[in-house]
Amino acid sequence: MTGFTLNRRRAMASGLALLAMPRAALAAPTVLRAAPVSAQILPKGDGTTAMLGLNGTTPGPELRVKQGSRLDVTFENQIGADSALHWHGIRIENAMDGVPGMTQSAVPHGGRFDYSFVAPDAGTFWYHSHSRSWEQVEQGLYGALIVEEAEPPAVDHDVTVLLDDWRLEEDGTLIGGFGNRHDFAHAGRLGNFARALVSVDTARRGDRLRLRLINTATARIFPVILSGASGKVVALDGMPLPAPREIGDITLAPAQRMDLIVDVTDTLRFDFPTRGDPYELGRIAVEGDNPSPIGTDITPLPAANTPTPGPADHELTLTMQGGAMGGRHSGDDIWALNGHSGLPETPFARFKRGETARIRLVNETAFPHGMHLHGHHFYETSEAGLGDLRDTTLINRGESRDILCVFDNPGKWLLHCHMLGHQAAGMKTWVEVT
Ligand SMILES: [Cu+2]
Repeated sequence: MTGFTLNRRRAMASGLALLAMPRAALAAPTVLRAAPVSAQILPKGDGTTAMLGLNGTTPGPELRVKQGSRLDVTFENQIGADSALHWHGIRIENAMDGVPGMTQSAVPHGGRFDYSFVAPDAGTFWYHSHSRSWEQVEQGLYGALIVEEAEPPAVDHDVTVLLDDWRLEEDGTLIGGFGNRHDFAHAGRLGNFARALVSVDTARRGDRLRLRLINTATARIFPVILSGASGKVVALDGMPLPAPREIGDITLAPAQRMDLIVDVTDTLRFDFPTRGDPYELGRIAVEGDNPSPIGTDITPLPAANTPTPGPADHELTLTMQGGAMGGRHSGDDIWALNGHSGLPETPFARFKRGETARIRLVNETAFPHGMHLHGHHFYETSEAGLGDLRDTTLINRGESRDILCVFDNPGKWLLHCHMLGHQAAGMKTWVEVT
């Protein structure tokens, strides 16, 4: 696994001021204003980083809404370039999906766009720029979007943990070259400095926490070693698991999420494994003991109201091709899907609303890819049958996976790699549901 070259900062996470992660009350802000910001990404006392942010910070404010309620956000663009916001994982109405050129016009500098949508599923989501995303997400245009259950599980702290990396000079300057073709052809733009941005600093021994992990990196797959807590995984990509699961190995592809419910036993650490000592991404310090721990069994979150797949109406194959050390393909860019680079004129598939499709995702390349479908969740499948319900699935090099999806949301929806440089260099297509 790729390490980090700013290793002198290995011990950085303890005791440093976290990046500002302002939390919205249940009433989310009604305006998200994108503009340049200065961020303290390196430890306090080291240099600051010129980034893009929302309402003055990167990450932008955490939005919190109740399940089933409407989110109204006016996006104001002051970044000096076109932009738009995508609400990742929300089964949203198509016109609000935030994809310039497909669901809306790009919002020019000085312009605004009113997003208004209902959040149908309770869970952990996020929002990010979908305009030159490989550049704008890297520059900081993203934030958490939390949709709360009507009756959330009992915990002492509801904690958001954004996993990200940055490519920085020693003085904190964000290194440019976002469109670097060498990065695009390989694993994407990997940072040399990584952190878990944790929304609480301290907890008591015995506290029960809900941890909402979100990989907001543009390219890096995050394996995470969690220590100082015991508990269960309760949701993936915002969708509750039918039964809580042992934690085991934690791996998040870009854009993937994982919810855990854990009880604190010691200083809670998020580490990135390396060949040497683990690289500490972040921690929650322990201060005192909880005199009356919750201690009950960890039970499933309320099931989502998602459609159940029927027999497949369509059997399709989508083959990922290209990249460094990859085979030839007939596309005109670095990466291709079924021999085509970039968005084709006609969709990869057309579905009548409510049809079920089985799509075999075949990775013929030498790199892993995290494939994301907009507007829907789908089931990963295996020989054992239906697996996890996700919106982003990680397919390792040389592997393939069938997904099963009920296409019940009308509109034009992107299906693309969430290694954002791969998407920029051809690995994207779309489907249409009518
Ligand atoms: Cu990819």
